[in-house]
Amino acid sequence: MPPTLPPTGRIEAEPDAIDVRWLATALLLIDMQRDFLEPGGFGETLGNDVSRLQTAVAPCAAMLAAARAVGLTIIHTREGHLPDLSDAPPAKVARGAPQLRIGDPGPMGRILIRGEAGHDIVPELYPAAGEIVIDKPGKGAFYATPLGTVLAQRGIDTLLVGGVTTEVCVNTTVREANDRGFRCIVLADCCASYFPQFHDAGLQMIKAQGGIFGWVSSSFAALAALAPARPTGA
Ligand code: TIU
Repeated sequence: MPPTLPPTGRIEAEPDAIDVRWLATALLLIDMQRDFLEPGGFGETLGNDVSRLQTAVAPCAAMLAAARAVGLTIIHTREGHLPDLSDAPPAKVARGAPQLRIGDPGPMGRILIRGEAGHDIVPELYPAAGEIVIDKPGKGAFYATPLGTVLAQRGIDTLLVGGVTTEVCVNTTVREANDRGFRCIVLADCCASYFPQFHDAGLQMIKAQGGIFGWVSSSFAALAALAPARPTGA
């Protein structure tokens, strides 16, 4: 981060505006993978209309560009499993009646398996060199991953959160983070769900009761707060 940057900013959010120290803040983009956003992946095998998740891509891209411009810590996560499925609970693999199960061959490779095309992040949000990528076997990004250690090493206390889906991996991760003492600011337009009503309810659950799990804001508010910190022309 350039030394001329103001060390702090204020992000308009619900239930209240929140002050952040940029050096202690990370952008966390959750599971923006082809398996969830593109036809032929895990999301579609579960019977979902994957086009519903597209709304989150442009706002996430805007946040990514701004975070890169000011040198904010950037973390991407990917849900998926080892090729031998040794980290996939049978209860997860067997769940529901999908057209294809985790590990089955699909049009983007084996469903939700690390290293396959479908497991990768969508091209618009592809991680740049030096950005942290956390592979996770569960819905929460802390379970069975080094995320907690990575955040502690960097002195991060606040997460700007986007990704998919709002009520599944975003909510699970926010709850995990909240219990670990992190402040989560969920950027509503950077998140999406296959179910609009679950997107809305998932956000309401976070900000209710005085922000029981965190704050809800938007890419616009976060970008406005970052603006004074952005180098000219960025
Ligand atoms: N199915 C669904 O809504 N989500 C997931 O399975 N994983 C994530 O949210 N990443």
